[in-house]
Formats: sequence, structure tokens, C-alpha cells
Amino acid sequence: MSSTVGQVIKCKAAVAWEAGKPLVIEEVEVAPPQAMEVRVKILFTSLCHTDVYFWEAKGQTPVFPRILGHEAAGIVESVGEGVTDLQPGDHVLPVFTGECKECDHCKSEESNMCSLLRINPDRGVMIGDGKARFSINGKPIYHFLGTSTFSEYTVVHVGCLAKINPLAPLETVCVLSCGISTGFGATVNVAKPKKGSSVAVFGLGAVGLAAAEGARVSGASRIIGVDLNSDRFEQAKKFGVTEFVNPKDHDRPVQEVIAEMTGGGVDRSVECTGNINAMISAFECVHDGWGVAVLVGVPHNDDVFKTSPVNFLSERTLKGTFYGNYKPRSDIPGVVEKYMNKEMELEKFITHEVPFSEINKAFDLMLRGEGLRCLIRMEH
Ligand code: CXF
Ligand code: ZN
Repeated sequence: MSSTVGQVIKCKAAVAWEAGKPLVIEEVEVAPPQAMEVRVKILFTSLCHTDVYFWEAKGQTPVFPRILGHEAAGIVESVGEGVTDLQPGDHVLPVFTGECKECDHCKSEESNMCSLLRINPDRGVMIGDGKARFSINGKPIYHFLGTSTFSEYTVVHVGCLAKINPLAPLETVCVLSCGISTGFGATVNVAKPKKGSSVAVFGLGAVGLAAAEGARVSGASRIIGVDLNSDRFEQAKKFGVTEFVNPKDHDRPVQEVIAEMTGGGVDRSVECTGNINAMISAFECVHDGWGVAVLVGVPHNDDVFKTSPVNFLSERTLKGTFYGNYKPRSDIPGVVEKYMNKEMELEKFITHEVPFSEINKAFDLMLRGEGLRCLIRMEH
């Protein structure tokens, strides 16, 4: 048993003291895991848009000081009371939405929206006792999405940890912890394109390109990438995107352009921007009779989806998904296996890498819209 079990660990963490201010690497104290909790040594984390969104805290409940980060990979250091399916040394991916395995959602084959551990960005404490496990000089530092992976050690509810193959390279499968599973799952679990079909992907960031990767491995023959930034088209070719449409190049709605390109519409579409007009276009660009559109991007609070009901009566289907419909503990280990069996590619999503001490550079890259995923290597 390691000497840290049951002890407070002092380690480095990147603390967001205030909205929009650079993170500061601080020495924090990390309390031992309580009942149903696990303390995890983080080895790799990567920056996802959601971290930046809650760091900026525009129009949201600000929760500071806080340790952000949710896309990561690590190793179990110790487990709290009642944790039976994980032990020190296990390799895990923390996930921002959990799977308690006991609620109605977890028991349903059709849902991954666990009632107990569903995402709650306003919560900065553990669900067990309502307290933070991080502190500096006795003052609490709050959690984020139940994961807070911008720390050398973090405490996570057991229901938010996927135990994965110990042979999987943590620096690569790290990206399955959020964005890539979200996009890939939206296509393979929800849109389910048939071999030889056509798929439109709106938004060619990491999530959209993961949706395209899902279409590629499903054997789609036409993958149409839609983005307002034509600079993204070259990179998207690596992800199987075969054709590009920049809505700015056309003086009519992009759904009309796509309908014309495809003889009536695409078989499937996946919307990964969160822009309300892109969502409407993504729905209206699918073929009548069988087309399915899947919404992934997160809209603004006051957005309203408006379309003619006739689009439904003519047998188009609109769906939405959360975390690619994956149940974190039950399904993510299998996605890691898919990568291990070379049934999906992950390396191409990781375009940058920085050491933990330079984590603010990862924020700069994302704010400039450069690259897909910036891997942050912990420096234990
Ligand atoms: C998102 C998914 C939709 C709600 C906010 C968080 N996932 C992670 O980045
Ligand atoms: Zn994320």
C-alpha cells in the first residue's frame, strides 16, 4: 500500500482564482477520498471548450476559486469506503457525467443521463458531503464537473470513472474522456449511418471531426463538412471529409446547397457548433423519407429551434445526444478497445502538447481557434 493512502496529499494544481484570469499553479492539499470516491493521479489532461467556457464564466453562476479540467487520463491512487470495482493502480478516464448504475436512467438501456451524477457545472463540491476535497491554507478550492483534472491529484466519484485497459496509452486515450467520444458516439450510436451513405457534419472542430471519424469508420461514402472557416477544410480531409461547404460562399441557405449536391438531402447530419441556425440547417438538409439529424452542439440559453412541422411529416427525424449516448463506465472501456484494435484513430486529434507548468498556453491556443486538442502533460 502506498504511503499516501488515507493522508492529505500536497501537489500542484492550476487554480482559476477569477473568471478570465490566467490559471496559477499552486500547491494545494487534496483530502483522501470519502465514501464512494476515488483519488486519482492525473497523468494527462487536455483542454476542451467547456473548460474555457466556464473559465470565462460569461452569463453563468461564477464558482471560484476553482480547479477546471475534465478531459483526462490517470491512475487510481486510493479508494474510499464502498468502492469495490476499482483499486490502486487501475487506469481510468474521468468523465464529467457519471453512471451510478442504480437510477432509472442507468437501468434503462436507452439513456446515459444518470440522475445522481449528471453534469452540473454550478456544483463546486462533492455530492457525498457537499464539501470540496481541495484546499489552500484551509480555504476550499472548488471542483469542476466532478473531475477537476488540472491537478496532479484529484478526487472523483467512483461513478464518474471508466476503468480502461492498462495497455492503452493514456496520453492518447485521454481525448476519449470528453470531446472525441461525444462526436464519435453521436454518429455511431445515434445517427447510425449505413455503409455507402452520405453524412453532413456541421462544425469542423474536434467534436465535429470526431463525428466525421465516426462516419468514416461506418463506411459513409460522402462526408460533407460545413464550416464558416475554410482554413479548416484541409485538415478535415484526414478525418474522411470528402466535400466542403462554406455557407459564406453561397447566397442561399446551406440546406438548399446540400440538397442540390446530394439529390434531395443527406442521409444523416450531425451538428457540432451549437449555433441555432446551423442546427436548423442541419435538420433541414437531411433527405425526406429517411434522413436523421443529430444535435450535439450546446446552444445559448434563449435559443429557439424553428422549422416547419411539415419537415417532420415528410419523415425527417431530429435527435439530440449527450456524450455520444455513451454510459461512461459500461461503454467507454469498449471505445478504448476500438482504438486499441485500430478501428478508430485518435492521434490525429492531438495537435499540440504543453507541460502542465505552461497550461495557460493551451488556453491561448483554444482562444485563437488553433488546433484541435492540446495535450497537457503532468510533471509529477
Ligand atoms: C459538455 C456537453 C454539454 C453540456 C456542457 C458540457 N461536455 C463537455 O465538455
Ligand atoms: Zn469537454
